[in-house]
Amino acid sequence: MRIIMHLDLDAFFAACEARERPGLKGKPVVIGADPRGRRGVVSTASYEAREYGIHSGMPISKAYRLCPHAVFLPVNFRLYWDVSERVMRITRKYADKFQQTSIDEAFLDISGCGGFEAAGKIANELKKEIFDREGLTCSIGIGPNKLIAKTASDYRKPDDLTVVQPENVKEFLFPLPTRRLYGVGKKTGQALNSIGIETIGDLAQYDVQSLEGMFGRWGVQMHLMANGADDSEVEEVEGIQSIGREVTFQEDTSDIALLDETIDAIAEDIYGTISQENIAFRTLAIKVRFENFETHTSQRTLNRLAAEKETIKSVAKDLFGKFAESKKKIRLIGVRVSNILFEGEQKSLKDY
Ligand code: TTP
Ligand code: MG
Repeated sequence: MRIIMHLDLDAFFAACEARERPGLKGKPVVIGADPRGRRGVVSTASYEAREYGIHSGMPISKAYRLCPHAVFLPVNFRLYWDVSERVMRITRKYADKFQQTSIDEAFLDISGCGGFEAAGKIANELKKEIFDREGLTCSIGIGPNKLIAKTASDYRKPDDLTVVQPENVKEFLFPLPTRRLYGVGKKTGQALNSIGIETIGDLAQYDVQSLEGMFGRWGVQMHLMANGADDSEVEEVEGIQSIGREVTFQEDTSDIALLDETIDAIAEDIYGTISQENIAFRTLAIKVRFENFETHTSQRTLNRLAAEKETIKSVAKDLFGKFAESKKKIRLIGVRVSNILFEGEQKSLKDY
């Protein structure tokens, strides 16, 4: 039997800032502001700022209207990357197998620990070590597979631990709203509501063929997930593969200026990291998810190694060009560089 842990740091970018400047602790903090004005979108907000209704993906201008006295800070990706690396170094010691899936999330396979009770103890030790050494809180979920572990870490954020034993999977999942299921966003949630599906339990008990008729393969996948099924492995990735960042807009958008600013901001972040780490890349990919969840990627491999900010911006915008024509609104935009080389030799960092 598998025992899987999922760790997700709380309000990560905001928590990193508060760690550098203790005066920010307990205050509403919004990350993502353009230092020159109030353009762009919110990357994240402290839990105090979330009380005002501020969330990732919301235009900064709206966040400002909701809470003018919040502290607005630009994204300092270098700092977050550094902190992330330190936290992940602590975390991987606790795992038989370790897979970092984003700047602030990781899966740990801890099947060898003996049981779910022991797993809970390990999670508390890990939370304590991260807090004592790095001053950050996180939420941890433990379950018999990655899907349950991830849903559990999100169950009662922040600073929580939720353990779901195999015999309690359905009891845990079924009462939750469908939006809590991995990959189900606002649009899918609304479509499900329109056929009377409110909870994960409703979805699990719904006729799978009808779901397939409505959503295609994704309908079948959702039905399996709603029943708690997932047999994917925690995959160790050796060395850094790529560096990227994605932004999900709180409201789907076709505002070209906002999309342009967002690509610029992501490019600046990636540049900040690669310049600090002395990394050059050859391949750049852009990812676009439309309002109907249709997701496209487009990539280009350059005929030379590149490391300049302007190259990241111009290639990303060029690749984005063909999606900009679409009549559909955009939900998510991401940029990733891969095929990378460290100055000198290949260092071993983790995948982002
Ligand atoms: P999340 O883990 O989704 O968010 P979070 O850590 O800020 O808050 P939570 O306590 O709910 O986990 O994302 C991690 C970081 O990634 C987040 O701090 C900022 C960044 N991010 C963006 O830049 N844009 C986005 O749309 C999202 C969702 C996150
Ligand atoms: Mg987080």
